[in-house]
Amino acid sequence: MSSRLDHILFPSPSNTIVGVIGLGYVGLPVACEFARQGFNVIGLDIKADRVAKINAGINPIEGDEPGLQALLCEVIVAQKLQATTDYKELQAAHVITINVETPVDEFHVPQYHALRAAVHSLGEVIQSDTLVIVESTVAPGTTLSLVKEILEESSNKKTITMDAQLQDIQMQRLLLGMCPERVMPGRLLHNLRNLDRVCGGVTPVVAAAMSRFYRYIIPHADLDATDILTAELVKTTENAYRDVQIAFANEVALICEASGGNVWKVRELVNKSPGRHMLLPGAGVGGHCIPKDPWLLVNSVQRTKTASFTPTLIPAARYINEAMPHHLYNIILQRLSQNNLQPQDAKVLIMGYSYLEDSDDTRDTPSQKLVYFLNSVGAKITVHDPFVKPYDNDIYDCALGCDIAVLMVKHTTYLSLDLSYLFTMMRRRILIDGRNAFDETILNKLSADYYCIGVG
Ligand code: SAJ
Repeated sequence: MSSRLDHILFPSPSNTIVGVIGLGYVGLPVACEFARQGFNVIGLDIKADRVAKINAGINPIEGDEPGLQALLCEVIVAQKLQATTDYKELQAAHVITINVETPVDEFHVPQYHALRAAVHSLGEVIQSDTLVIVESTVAPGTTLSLVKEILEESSNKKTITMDAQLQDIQMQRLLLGMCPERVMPGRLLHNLRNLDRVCGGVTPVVAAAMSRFYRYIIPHADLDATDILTAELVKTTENAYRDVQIAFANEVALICEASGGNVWKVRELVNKSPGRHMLLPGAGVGGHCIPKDPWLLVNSVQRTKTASFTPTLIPAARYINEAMPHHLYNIILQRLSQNNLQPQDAKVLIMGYSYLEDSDDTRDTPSQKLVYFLNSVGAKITVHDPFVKPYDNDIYDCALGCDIAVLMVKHTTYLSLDLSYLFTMMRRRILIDGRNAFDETILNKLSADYYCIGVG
């Protein structure tokens, strides 16, 4: 067995050189964690400014990521991590992870430009007996089609398909794996170190080697060896599952509004029934994962020419969640009309612009959609968010002269708002509560015109 194969199948910090392609909020923590364990890590990113910051020990990831800045400094000073824009510097690496973005377009079609470019550039420099692990979330079937084909074509080497080929001393071979990430903004290092991972290998021996490799940075969680397709299906399914659960809660909220019920009371009592865990209805579903991954899962079927099955539940859930900001928009128009206000004469305060409570992450935020709708009818809009610049102004100043306040994100700071004072700043006392953040009895005492999602 070649020594390179040894360094892959039985990885160790002294023998195995690690490459990480894509030094974003997933790739950089991975690179730092392997470097912290003593591996020599070569991090590659196409953004020269990001590479320069990393080599200077400056964390380029926005937002509060506990421990990441200190860890980056530690591994740069120890010279265990070096960042580069030059793919040739990856040539020495034995194990290379790919952590590039894999967005979907407005038609929900995966956009693999970054993935194609990364795999092609890697293929041009890659040595035989190298393990390539896709960590990016892709539509099931993508690693063994798009990634494998581009890698083989650009490297003029073949990916093994059975363990016996590991003994072939003539073969110019590559090893392929898929290990989806489960990180979350604000908890990147915590999740990376503590959550179970699925290690999908092109063969069982490769999957086992991946488990040994990741064990260095994930000391206690489960590292479940499986095949590549299963790993891709698990990742996209776990997020599609969450999206469907949220959509169910949102549809029950809409039913309650229409029928005069209270979804929050219904949810509380439903969840007393064994095995029920109804999630929270809300103003919409944002972020970098949940809105995208269901479409990647659905795409895995659409891509196969012989597909005789068309998913319906998962797309329907997406449409329900996508429509929640528009539902709030209709409620706003309704309340303005009941107060004899034309939208173009109204001033609206949007409370919360990030996609998640107590976060500064605004990716795919439902608030952006609501702002777009209100702009389209000429409403004047003031946005407030304590975590998102430039909206982190004084909330009471933002409320000055507003006719209606709309809570889109349940930031903790909003729960202690002086609503009485807020209303004295406003022209009218209309409050739209998209996350059930406030107590209706208090709003009634303040003679507010109060709407809460899911309450008819
Ligand atoms: N949301 C609801 N109702 C809920 C839960 C969430 O409306 O009951 C909304 C949130 O407001 C947000 C969106 O959905 O706009 C997503 O929220 P999330 O709690 O799912 O947070 P994410 O997007 O950061 O999801 C990540 C995912 N992690 C990865 O993809 C690695 C997801 O798989 C995790 O389940 C989730 O974190 C988590 O549980 O923390």
